[in-house]
Amino acid sequence: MSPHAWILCALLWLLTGDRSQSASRGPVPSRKRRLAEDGEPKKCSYTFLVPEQRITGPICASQGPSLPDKERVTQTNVADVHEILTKQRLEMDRLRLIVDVDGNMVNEMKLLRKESRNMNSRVTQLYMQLLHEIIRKRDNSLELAALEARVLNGTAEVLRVSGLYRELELRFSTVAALVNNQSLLIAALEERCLQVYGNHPREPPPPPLLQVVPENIPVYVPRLSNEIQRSPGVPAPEDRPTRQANASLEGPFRDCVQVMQAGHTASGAYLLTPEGSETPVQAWCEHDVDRGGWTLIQRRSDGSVNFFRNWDSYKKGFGNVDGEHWLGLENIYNLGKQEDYKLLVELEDWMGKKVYAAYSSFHLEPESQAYRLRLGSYQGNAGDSLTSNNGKPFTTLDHDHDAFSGNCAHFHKAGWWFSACGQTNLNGVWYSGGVYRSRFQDGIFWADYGGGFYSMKSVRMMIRPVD
Ligand SMILES: [Ca+2]
Repeated sequence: MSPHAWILCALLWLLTGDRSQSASRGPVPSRKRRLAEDGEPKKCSYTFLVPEQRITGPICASQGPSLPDKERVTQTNVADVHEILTKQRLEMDRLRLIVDVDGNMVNEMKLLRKESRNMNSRVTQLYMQLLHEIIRKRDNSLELAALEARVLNGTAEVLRVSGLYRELELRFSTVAALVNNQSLLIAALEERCLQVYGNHPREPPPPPLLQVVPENIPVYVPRLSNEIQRSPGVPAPEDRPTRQANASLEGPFRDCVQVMQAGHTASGAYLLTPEGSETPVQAWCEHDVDRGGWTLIQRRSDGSVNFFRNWDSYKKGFGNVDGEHWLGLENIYNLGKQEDYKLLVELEDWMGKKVYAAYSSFHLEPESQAYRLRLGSYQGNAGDSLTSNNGKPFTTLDHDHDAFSGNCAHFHKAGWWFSACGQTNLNGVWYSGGVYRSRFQDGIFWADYGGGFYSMKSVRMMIRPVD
């Protein structure tokens, strides 16, 4: 039972007790009547204030005819009630406070719940994002793995192809060596046949064939042919018109460096008049190689010019200055004696690869010395095949100055600074396709690049004053 109920019961008990006492004693005379009966006014001994809603008006207790003590409302009872009331008020205040605090807590709880819902929503959203990210990364890893697999496959393929390439190179070297040996064998057999069956006068023995098959032999599918090939559409040397030189009223220029210094920086044909030369000579000035100023003394490019010529022809020069040509020993001699020149030999194989051999100095001795070749030190990536010809006089079919018992010009079908007969001949027969088959090594060969049976696709020999 609540404290309020207890208070209410106590008050009802007090009131009902008072009334029952009054009822047992009969009607209670009113105060006025009692005043009239007693003759003098009597004062209330005690005045009680009780809650309005329960008791109205003062409660009077007469000292007159006394009620039994136990039935009277004593001061102690009132004090007890008052104390109970006070306690009840305090309790109510405390409860109100608790209720207020509880209300605040409820609001906070609501806020917390709302916040919790928001947090849950946010966590769900983040979780979804994380899930999405994980899926995306997994897809990326799959793509990366696929890419890696493709790279690995590509690498394996490259390795396989490079293995095949090496194998082909080995096979080619084997075939080239075989061709070389076969040529030697054929030559020996031919000679023996002539000795046994032939009544023909014995020919001079050919020079020894070069056995050189260097490691850096140009890779090419060999085409065995003895025919001298010419590019389609290239007219015969006799029919080919000679291009007019870039004739200039300036000059005379003694070499292509002077041409370049005079402002003619385009490569082309120019008229040069070297010191000691009686007439101008047409020469090709190459300005697109190594700072320019190079004077070409020889060019091979398509087999359009026959280089198997006599002394006089080699002395004066022949061919077309913008194509295959030989500048002439006398002109080369005149150029080389002007000052210190250097030589550049440019070789191109049938794969289109260009290599070069440079010599630090170059000049020829006069005709009385058969235009003996004088070379400086080698530098380049073609290999040094020309030093074997250094110090050697020039030989043609009709002027044999070589060290061989026969005439190297006869076997190599060219005029050159043969020794016996040397590691190179750039005036030989122009064979199409590189590797050629012939009784003699008569192609345009450079033994240190391709061997004796590999004919170059194009060759240029050019000189320029030393810097
Ligand atoms: Ca000789």
